[in-house]
Amino acid sequence: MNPLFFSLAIIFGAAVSVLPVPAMAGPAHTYEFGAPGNPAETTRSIEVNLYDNYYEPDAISVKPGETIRFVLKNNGELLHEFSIDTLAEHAEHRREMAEMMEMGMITPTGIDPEKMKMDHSKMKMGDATAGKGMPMRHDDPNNVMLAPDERKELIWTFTKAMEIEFACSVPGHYESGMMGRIDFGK
Ligand SMILES: [Cu+2]
Repeated sequence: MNPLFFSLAIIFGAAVSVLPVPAMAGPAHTYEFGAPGNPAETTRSIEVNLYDNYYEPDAISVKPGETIRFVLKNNGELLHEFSIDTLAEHAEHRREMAEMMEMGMITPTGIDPEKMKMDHSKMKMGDATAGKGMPMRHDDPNNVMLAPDERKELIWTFTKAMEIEFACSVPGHYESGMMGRIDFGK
C-alpha cells in the first residue's frame, strides 16, 4: 500500500471512530426519495429492459406513495445495473464502480464472485470516508446488477418528489446514455 494513503487511512479511520455518524452504524442506508418496498404493498409493475447501453423505457413516471415492482431484464451482452438515486449519488457510485472494475471485482460482462468477497476496506473510496466494513453501494437496496440474460426485480416505495434518475454505473455506460428520468406525477 502506498504509505501516504496508509497514513491517511489511519487518520480517517480514527476520525470516523469518534464521530457519531448514524448512517455508518449499520448496513441500512436511507434515501430521501423513498425506501425499499414491501412486496405485499406493490401497486404497479414496470418492466425495464436493459440493453448495451440504454434502457427501454428511458423515462418513467411515478407518484409519491407508490410502491413499484421493477421487473428488470438484461438483454445485452454486457454487465448492467439498475440503480435509483440522486444525480450526486450516482456520480459517487460511478467513481466506486470504476474502482471496482480496476480491481477486477467486476468485468465488462459480469461480477467476479471471488474478488467481490475480498476485503472492501482495501478500496480507496469506501474507506476514506467510512472505514472498514462500509456497505458498498452495489449491495444497497436501491441497486441491482444484472449479468447478460439475468432477470431481477427491485421493489421501491417512492415517498418524495425530487430529482432522481435510474442509471447504470458500469464504467462508460452512463456517459453513453444509460440513464433514465423519473418524473413525479401529480
Ligand atoms: Cu450498463
